[in-house]
Amino acid sequence: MKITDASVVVTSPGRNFVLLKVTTEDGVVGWGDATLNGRELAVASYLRDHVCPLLVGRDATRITDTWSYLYKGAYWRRGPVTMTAIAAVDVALWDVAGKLAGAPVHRLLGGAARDEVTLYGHASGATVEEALEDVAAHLDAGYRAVRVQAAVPGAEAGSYGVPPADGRVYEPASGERPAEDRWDTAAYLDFLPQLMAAVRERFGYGFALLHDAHHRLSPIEAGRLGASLEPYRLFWLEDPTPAEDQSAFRTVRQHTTTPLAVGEVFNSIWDCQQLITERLVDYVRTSVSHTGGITHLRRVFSLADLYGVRSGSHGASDLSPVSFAAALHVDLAIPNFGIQEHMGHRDPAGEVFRTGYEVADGVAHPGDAPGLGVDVDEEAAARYPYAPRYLPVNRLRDGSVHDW
Ligand code: GCO
Ligand code: MG
Repeated sequence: MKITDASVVVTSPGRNFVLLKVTTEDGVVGWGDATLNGRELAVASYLRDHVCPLLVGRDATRITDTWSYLYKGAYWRRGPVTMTAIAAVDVALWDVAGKLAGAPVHRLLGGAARDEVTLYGHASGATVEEALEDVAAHLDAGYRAVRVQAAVPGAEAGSYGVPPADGRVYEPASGERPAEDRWDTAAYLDFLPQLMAAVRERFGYGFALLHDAHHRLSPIEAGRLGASLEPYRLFWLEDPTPAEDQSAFRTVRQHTTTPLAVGEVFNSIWDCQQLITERLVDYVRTSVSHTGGITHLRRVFSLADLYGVRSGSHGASDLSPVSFAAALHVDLAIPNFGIQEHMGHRDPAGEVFRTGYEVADGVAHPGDAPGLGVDVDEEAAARYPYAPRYLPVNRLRDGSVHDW
């Protein structure tokens, strides 16, 4: 089944997305997500200028061969741009494979290992009370797992995951140039146990409570925070310390039993190999769109399964509905599923993406349409031109650049 065309669609229905469209000789179309928040055009060029010409003429059904051809054939391996581009091709080819077989992708992956995919939603607030109100809204909506973030008193501007005080919807990639945040780790370490205590005091322990430290702590600070949160029994503490320093998690593990989740910035199995094989994390957060697609993500989760580590894939709104659909197919089929992040996508994204997955009452299902079950309206996509948007740069009070 020859590929006759491969093209890139860059669109911005509410936020920037980069998509890959693969067309076969009999007109079957597959879609992949090539969005890399803040560096979108780098992936669009990698695909347009270096990959798409090589795809034309290849057999669309040879997914593994194409993955190796693009990974080993590039010589320059790994990295977020390369692996996001490969992911887009891989997901598009799995979409084609499902359509050719008349089967949903999860069936090609071995079929459903569960009836539904458990989601966690994002509750946040500029104050503790606002955050508690948002937790209540998520519990009322049926979520059984909620991530909670709130502005840190004394470091409001640099707090991660919190909507602006003016009530605008939270969108980290908002500036034509990176916003410059100010951060205060000491204030954060004192505040967070108070926030988690308030959540448990108001709502009890009957749901999974998550928090994202977003890479900002040193290993010993992360150990201290994890220990201080133990009375509140978190489902996970995410990205407690920059994840590229895998051995640093030995220090964190020595100081706390709070479960750890890492991986949204990873793009290959080698990025998390030590974390998994030394059991330094409890959940691996690698995403289908930044970690080489379904083909490679399955390898990551298979390795994780050997060591009792479960999945917890990244699912923020800068991963498009194509990516969220692909994630749900993988989530449904793997044996060691943990939980799936769900932020959702605001309109006008719904004009561009027609999705077949179901989301309700804190759970999801990818549906049984052939392939991924997502279609892209290219005319609608053309109505929303790309505009540069950058994630913030974080600085400490003394002005030195810190982790955002
Ligand atoms: C999460 C992530 C996001 C990222 C964003 C970067 O847990 O969902 O930390 O908030 O910051 O996806 O583009
Ligand atoms: Mg995160």
